[in-house]
Amino acid sequence: MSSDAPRGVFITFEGGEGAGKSTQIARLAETLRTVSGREVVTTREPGGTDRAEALRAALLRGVAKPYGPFAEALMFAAARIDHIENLISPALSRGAIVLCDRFSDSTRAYQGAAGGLDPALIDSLERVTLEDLRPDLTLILDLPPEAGLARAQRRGAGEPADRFEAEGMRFHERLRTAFRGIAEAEPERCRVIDADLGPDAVEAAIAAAIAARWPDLLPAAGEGQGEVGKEREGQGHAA
Ligand code: Z5A
Repeated sequence: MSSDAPRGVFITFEGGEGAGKSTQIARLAETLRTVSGREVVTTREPGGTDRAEALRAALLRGVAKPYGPFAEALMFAAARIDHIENLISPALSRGAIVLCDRFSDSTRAYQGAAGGLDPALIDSLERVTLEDLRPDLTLILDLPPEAGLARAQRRGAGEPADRFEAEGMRFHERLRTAFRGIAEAEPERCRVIDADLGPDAVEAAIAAAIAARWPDLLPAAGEGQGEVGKEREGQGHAA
């Protein structure tokens, strides 16, 4: 990072199926670009780079499932290493704000708590995969799994469920408990956002969390977000 570049900011979004992460990342990116003028990079896991996107396609088809949760976690880790090296770290070094749809907490929740993988193994894998990188803030979008799955089904009407959508309700309940547990264990890093509300209310809660942490990036509501609010009027939102 050059000495006068602002420090990059790494924000991850986590939660169960259909929690609204993609919707909220798009909104927050637009707001941050307009209000802060900073470079904002949006990305996702698994994926974000060509090689990691190729692994994503295999993972969501269920290619790793027969090998068990450890093999699956290794494949997510391989995708993450490429993503960090080739997209996240360079962007943070330029001083960008990086908004990432899922990151290492998803491995903890999906392969760990819901998949049954030993937490000590996940800790070890996380250490070698992330090295010193940790999110500055993790927003956990929380809602009952039935509500999230219903949203995801409405969106993907007619398409077959992917590897994780096809899991039963108990799996999705364990995920919710796991994400809440992560937030409780790391209150400095994590904020739980009530995602069982309309998109505008969720957006406002996320903006408040960002403003509380970085008032220089996003002033609190009513202090200078008028332009973004005006742009949004009458646009409507897919929900
Ligand atoms: N996975 C893993 O197992 N281990 C790992 O380490 C990692 C991932 C990194 C990636 O799939 C899968 O990989 C994921 C975990 C696993 N599990 N699954 N499935 P993905 O990226 O395809 O799926 P996802 O991350 O769960 O995203 P999603 O289903 O696309 O949901 P979303 O991004 O959170 O929601 P959305 O697309 O913004 O919204 C869903 C629909 O609801 C859409 O029609 C919206 O218009 C609507 N919506 C959004 N917000 C609202 C509100 N507030 N009210 C009403 N309707 C809304």
